[in-house]
Amino acid sequence: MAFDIEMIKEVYSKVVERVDAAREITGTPLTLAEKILYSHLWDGTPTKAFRRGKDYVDFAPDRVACQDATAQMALLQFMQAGKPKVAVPTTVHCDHLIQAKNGASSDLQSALNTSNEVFNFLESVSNKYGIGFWKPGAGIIHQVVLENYAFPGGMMIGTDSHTVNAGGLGMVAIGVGGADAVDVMAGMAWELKFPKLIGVKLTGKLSGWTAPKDVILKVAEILTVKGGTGAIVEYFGPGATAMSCTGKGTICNMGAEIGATTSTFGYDESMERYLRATDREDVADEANKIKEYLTADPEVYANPEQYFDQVIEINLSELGPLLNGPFTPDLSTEVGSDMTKKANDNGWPLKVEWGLIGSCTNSSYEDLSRASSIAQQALDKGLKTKAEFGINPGSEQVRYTAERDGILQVFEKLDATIFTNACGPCIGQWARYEDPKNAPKNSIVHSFNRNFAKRADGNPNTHAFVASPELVAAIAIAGRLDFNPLTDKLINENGEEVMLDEPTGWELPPKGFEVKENGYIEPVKDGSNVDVAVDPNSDRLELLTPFEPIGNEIKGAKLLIKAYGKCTTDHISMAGPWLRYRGHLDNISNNCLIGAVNAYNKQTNFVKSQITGEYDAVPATQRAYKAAGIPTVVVGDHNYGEGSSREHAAMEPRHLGVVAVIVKSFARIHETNLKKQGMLGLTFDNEADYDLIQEDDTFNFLDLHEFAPDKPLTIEVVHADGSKDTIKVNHTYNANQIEWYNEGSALNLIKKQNA
Ligand code: MIC
Ligand code: SF4
Repeated sequence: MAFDIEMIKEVYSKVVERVDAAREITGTPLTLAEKILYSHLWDGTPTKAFRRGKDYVDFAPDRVACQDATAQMALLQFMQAGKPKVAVPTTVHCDHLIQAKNGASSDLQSALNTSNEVFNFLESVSNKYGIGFWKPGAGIIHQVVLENYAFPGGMMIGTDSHTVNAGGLGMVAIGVGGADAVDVMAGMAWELKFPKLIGVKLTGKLSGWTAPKDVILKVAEILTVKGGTGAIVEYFGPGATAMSCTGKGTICNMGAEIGATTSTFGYDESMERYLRATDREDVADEANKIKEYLTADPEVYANPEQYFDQVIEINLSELGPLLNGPFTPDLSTEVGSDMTKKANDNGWPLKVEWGLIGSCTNSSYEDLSRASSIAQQALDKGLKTKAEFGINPGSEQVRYTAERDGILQVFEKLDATIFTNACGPCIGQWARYEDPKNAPKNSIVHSFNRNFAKRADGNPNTHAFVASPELVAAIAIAGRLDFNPLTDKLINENGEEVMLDEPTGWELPPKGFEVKENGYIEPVKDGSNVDVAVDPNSDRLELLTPFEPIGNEIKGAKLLIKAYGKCTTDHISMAGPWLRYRGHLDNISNNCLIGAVNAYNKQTNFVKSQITGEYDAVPATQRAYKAAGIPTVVVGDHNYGEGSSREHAAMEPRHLGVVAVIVKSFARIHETNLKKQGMLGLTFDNEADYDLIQEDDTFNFLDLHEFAPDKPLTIEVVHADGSKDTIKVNHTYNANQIEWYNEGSALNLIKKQNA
């Protein structure tokens, strides 16, 4: 298997020396995040201290992971880099392109029928370049990574924002765009601004209905969707060590929802147990030898305020089960009467139609076993389930083991649909409706991480609420959003009042994990003869044409759209049905910004063309500008590009001729993606300038020929009546990133350097 104990031994042999050197140089005890960062410097042993939130630093991650929907673009770019093999262990996982409709076996077969071309492409590129390949049905990337590749003290990047899940096993694991992955696969340094550090101290102990999921739902409420931007969140304290490793994974997973660069936990016995249970005795033994290097120095946890930029304390004994949503993952409500009130005030349907359990966030053995303990009670107590159940196991290993142990059968007795071990409903790959756009208003609960509008089923009227798997099970049985399992009674089929008992479960399978066919394909040793074919007539795959540099003369640029309110990557480049074009830049560009709300008419996909004065769809309008040779600008609000790592959200506007995106603030991965693709990602110096921008505006960049680090740019905004505003915009480009801009893209620069 592509798992390499020798690689881990080598990493550990450097950790000790490098961490000691870092402690010397910084002159202070170190957090775990700092230890991992300082032991993965591209330049080797640390020779200087870095300023958090300021210095760009070159890192050497140990691994790369890609999923099918982003790997296509990542590998199309890698193929251009001119390398015979990937430089670090890399895996590709097929999980996003599988629709959830009738259940695992028939759904998997239809995915193979419809996306075979893409799977074959990914498999042959993987084989050629020495990449481990996980077939469709093998599982969701982050669960498979946790089970097979994550290791305490390691550093990895992945082309998916929830790569951060591996923090549950004490890694610094970071979600990136495909172009970043190309750097590492091509054997180059990977650059990141040295993060700030947020410490979360967990006191008390989880019990009863409260689960690890509630910890992160609470943190999301405290920090909001942008509160973690530019920071690594480090969890510690007695509440942390008492929690399972997969529970830690859940918490780290949803760190993506607060914008955090990543989250992590110090190495402890729960991690050791998990490593041993997943057939990695050797990793546990190695980790035990350098234990104190795989967690923060004791001074840090004793006096966190002194070492972290921000500290949050949560007493787990006082935390109750939460439901976050709808439409944003940071809107928290306690179960019960608070929900009744909020739902009534806001018109959220109280009736719940579906309870979905699974996704990369919550599909461990522990999650399924705890949720099934609730489902079993419905059977035992004669309760009729009010909502439908859908289950997505996280990996074939979890599915096989849960089936062996009778866990899945409990759900099946409640008529649950067991979907493929894949993303499915979590990413709009849920064939719930014939016509989602005109589907009725309804509520669903799920144990996933994101709940943006249309995310699960394409229906803008689906109100999705995020909760722990056990609470999802209880609410699905009760069929009411405001059901409080701690206090509320249900009426069973005999007309009797019954209550649900607290969930119970197993952290790890008592009889051990088991799997027949895990779905892994090892690449051949020498891939030089492997042929990678891309059909020039394909509508799914298209070889890339390098971008032309935009240049330093931007005059007469028109406003394409001023986006109003939340503009996530789902708004910029929708998933669901559009996932089929992830390997074809021109085709997928037809979804460019179609979900963004136009600030002037509050409609989606309906913007004014300054060429014709007419209103039309965003892609069509932009294609007309491109044909006329007119550059354009996109304007947005706070946390623009929140959510996914998909670089399509940057490549599409770039491909269609947008030159700059000017916003109040960016989500980290999206900002980097814009830079990588050689375009301008800028922020208003004065946020109120957002309001100055009008529908018919023209933009002249006045000093772009002086584009330099730490130097704001000036833009003249000319309004339709001829009046002008001159505004200042900031940027975070360093000298190297300005080179990317000058060359047209980061990839163009790699090619030039390799030539
Ligand atoms: C998601 O959860 O939004 C995704 C789909 O996994 C994305 C990646 C993608 O868009 O392919 C992510 O989180 O990065
Ligand atoms: Fe898949 Fe959903 Fe996890 Fe993204 S968040 S990797 S779509 S399961």
